[in-house]
Amino acid sequence: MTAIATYTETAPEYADSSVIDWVTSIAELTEPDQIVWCDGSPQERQRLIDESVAAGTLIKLNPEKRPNSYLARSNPSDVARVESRTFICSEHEDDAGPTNNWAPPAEMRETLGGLFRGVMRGRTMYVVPFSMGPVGSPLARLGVQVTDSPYVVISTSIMTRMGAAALAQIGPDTEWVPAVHTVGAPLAPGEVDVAWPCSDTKYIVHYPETLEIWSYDSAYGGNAILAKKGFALRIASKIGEKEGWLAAHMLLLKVTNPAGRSFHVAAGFPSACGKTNFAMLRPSMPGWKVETIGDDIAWMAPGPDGRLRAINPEAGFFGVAPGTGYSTNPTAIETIKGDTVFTNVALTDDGDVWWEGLTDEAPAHLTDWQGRDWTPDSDEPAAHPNARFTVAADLCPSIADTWADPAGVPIDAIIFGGRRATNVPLVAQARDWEHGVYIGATLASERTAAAEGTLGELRRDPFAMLPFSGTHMADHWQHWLNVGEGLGAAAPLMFQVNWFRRGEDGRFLWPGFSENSRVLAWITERIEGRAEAEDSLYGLVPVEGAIDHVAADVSDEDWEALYALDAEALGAEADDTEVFLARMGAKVPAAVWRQHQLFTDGL
Ligand code: SAT
Ligand code: MN
Repeated sequence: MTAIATYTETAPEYADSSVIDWVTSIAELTEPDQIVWCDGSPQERQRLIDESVAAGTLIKLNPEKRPNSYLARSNPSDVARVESRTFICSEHEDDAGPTNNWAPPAEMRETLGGLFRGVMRGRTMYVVPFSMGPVGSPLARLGVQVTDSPYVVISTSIMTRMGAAALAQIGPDTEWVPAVHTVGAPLAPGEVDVAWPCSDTKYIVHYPETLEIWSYDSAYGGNAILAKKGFALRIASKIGEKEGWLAAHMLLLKVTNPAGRSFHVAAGFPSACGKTNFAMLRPSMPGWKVETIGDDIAWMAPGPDGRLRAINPEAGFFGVAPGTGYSTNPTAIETIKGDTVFTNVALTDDGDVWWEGLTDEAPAHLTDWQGRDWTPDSDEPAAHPNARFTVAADLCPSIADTWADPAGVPIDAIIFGGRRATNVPLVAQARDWEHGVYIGATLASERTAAAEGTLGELRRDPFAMLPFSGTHMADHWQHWLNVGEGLGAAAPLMFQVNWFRRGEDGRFLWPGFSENSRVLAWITERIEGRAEAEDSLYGLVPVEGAIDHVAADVSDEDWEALYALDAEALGAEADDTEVFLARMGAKVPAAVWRQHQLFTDGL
């Protein structure tokens, strides 16, 4: 065992004693060979990268094709978030609610205490301080993660403001979130490491009262970059509830109309439903401009001017690669032309990356995400469906110059959406904030590859937060109602969109992608009070002619089908919603039930 003195003597002199004491206690538990305090410098990142290349964790891509870029291949069992192994350990089960796995904190601490004892033997423990949001912003929050995975340090250095500047923000009275991560694979003396070490039982554990996160056995982004889903959504939803702000699984964008007026929009879609594509939209409509602020998480707080102001707490994009190509998201393709870490994509014979959807035609030969030979005749995809790119946000050509404004941007509209083959129209405006909360609360989507489970099956994903709420889901809804009430007339308008509706023949009825700008334009015209709408079951929908569907190459029949209401299917959906709301229990706000009644009355 390493002497405790060597744990502390490497700490930078500006490290607060609260951080040093905590790091020491975790080191005593996990017994790493050494501790490295990360400063976030480019030299440090390069050193970690070089070590990871030597260890086989990263493969250097051909610098002529993809400069400063690397490929990681995970263990085939470690490719996505594991919701079944993600826990919210609040003191009372009722504070975690029916959508979360709960375990008594004392019991979980005992389990993890056993698993973490000596778990970093033979490894280096990295101390990774980070700021979520621009360093020093009143909306930013601080955290410190320790991890024995250099891959996780590299990822965190892209996804957050990581290093010395963040650590220097922590003083004796600063609230900060401690996060402990291990791959769960101690090394015996002389034991040779594998490229992607892990164990066999994952734990991603949150203690909302003490704001702690503990993660064991997975190095996959959503399970291991604890600043992201663990802190910026699960723990932050708890902090936000106490402090009166919203942690949302939402992209942020700025849209400017041909007259030069700008609007800011937050949009919540479940994982892998196109948030990155929407955030980087290239409008098909001349004169319109969309700029990116964030692609996954928004923190939104009532500002000094009474309006809801939002920051992107992250500093990078952890985007789904498959399906991302020049035809679907050219901006993302330009963003990742260099300085990118790819995970579980395929490798081309000339040292570049490839995935399904990058180009129309697959190369004749590839090495697949598991390192096996692959040809277009192979039965399995070359890239894992949840393969990812990790890249700094400021490399994005569409990034807004206000994306890191410490004051945040004022939000004009909030959009909810999912993948829905049926029922939900292309776009509808909520009648008011309460109706918007009902739309968010009852949001549903077909299952995607970002989580384990069967693809295609419909699941409720309230506020796109099903796997990300650190609180009882119904408390989350009440909190949104409260924040809306506080905002009053200054509250953003709310909308629901569905790019994924299909015709009876299974075809998508709406082309999506750049044509979604037409929907966005209508939303801004609603904000300006210019576009006309008519009431329908789902809320206010565009009147005939308000959106130029013909210019989007959508026939009149398809346009009508995008808004068609099928009584039987809607009745079944209302019944399903009722079962879902009942499952959320006695805490469901009366306002949500009232809105449900209005929906069923309208059938
Ligand atoms: O896998 S992550 O949680 O990091 C991304 C996502 O599912 O939204
Ligand atoms: Mn996400």
